[in-house]
Amino acid sequence: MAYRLGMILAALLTLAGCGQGSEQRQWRFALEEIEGSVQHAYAKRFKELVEERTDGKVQVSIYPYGTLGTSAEVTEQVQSGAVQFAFASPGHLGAVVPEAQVFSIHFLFPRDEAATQKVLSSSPTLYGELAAAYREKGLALLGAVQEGWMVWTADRPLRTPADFDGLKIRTMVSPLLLEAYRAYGANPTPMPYGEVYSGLQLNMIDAQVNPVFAIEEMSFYEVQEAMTFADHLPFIATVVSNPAFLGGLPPDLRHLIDQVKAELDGYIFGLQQEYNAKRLERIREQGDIEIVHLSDAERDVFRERARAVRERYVELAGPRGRRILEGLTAELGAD
Ligand code: 6CS
Repeated sequence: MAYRLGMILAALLTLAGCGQGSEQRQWRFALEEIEGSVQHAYAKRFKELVEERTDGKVQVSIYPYGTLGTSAEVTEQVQSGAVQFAFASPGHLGAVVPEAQVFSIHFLFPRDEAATQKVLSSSPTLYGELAAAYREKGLALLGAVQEGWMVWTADRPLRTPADFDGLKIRTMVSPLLLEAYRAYGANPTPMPYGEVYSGLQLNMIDAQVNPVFAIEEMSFYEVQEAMTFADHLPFIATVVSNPAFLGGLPPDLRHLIDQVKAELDGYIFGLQQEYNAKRLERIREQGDIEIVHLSDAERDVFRERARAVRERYVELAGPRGRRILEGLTAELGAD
């Protein structure tokens, strides 16, 4: 028995690239999205760059959504060290790291995606105070990636809070997201990503919210009547790793990860814009879904309703959360 356990442990250490004197390393990168997604494009480029620059000494295996479990399960695998890298959307991770819900605050981020990108790449607040909150939960915060504006899909256009009245809108599981949609009068219903299509099809939910590329690749548009663009929130996912794994790496590999992350920031920013634009075209061509963009006056009504939710964020995330919100607000030049 002890022998078998020893064999398993040795195999796992070698797989993670921690074996004494082992030349070959195997890193696992788990996604919350399927093949063809923004996260998949990011991980594929990460794999290419890492394998190329280590002359193949490090091999990266990519695990798309569904192969290792839900977002919550993937996060646990990073915490335990079974997986070395993963995407962790604050919409899910906020249930574990309340401070991460700053990424779920509506109308905080400017409409200029490039301005947000600059802050996400090098924010002292995010890589200082927020990273400390991640660390306390056994996660290393490596990066934050924009994946496009969140778009509401429903059985009707959602132009006013009255349109949200009692609407069963599926959200990710972070408590602040529920607060955000309750503020509009909706009846938010959290559920895992993989259950959204059938939830809509079986009328267990009436609506959902996601960036365009996801609405297309997950076929949500097939079972919805309207898409409403309010530009209320960009979808931002964080890239996480295991602190002990990172701490145990030789300096050259640790440096390589930072270098690759910096290069990927620019790469994925352009690519997500392309993905979202192309797939909106595909949705237009394939379906008869109504596409609505809110006017500034219509947005202002939602912005007003959303304001009080910032206080809820501070209640949920505490004094550090307040500092993160204030720091990020200043860095974004937001009000
Ligand atoms: O809605 C969700 O749960 C998911 N949406 C996207 C676009 N990425 C990951 C996340 O889990």
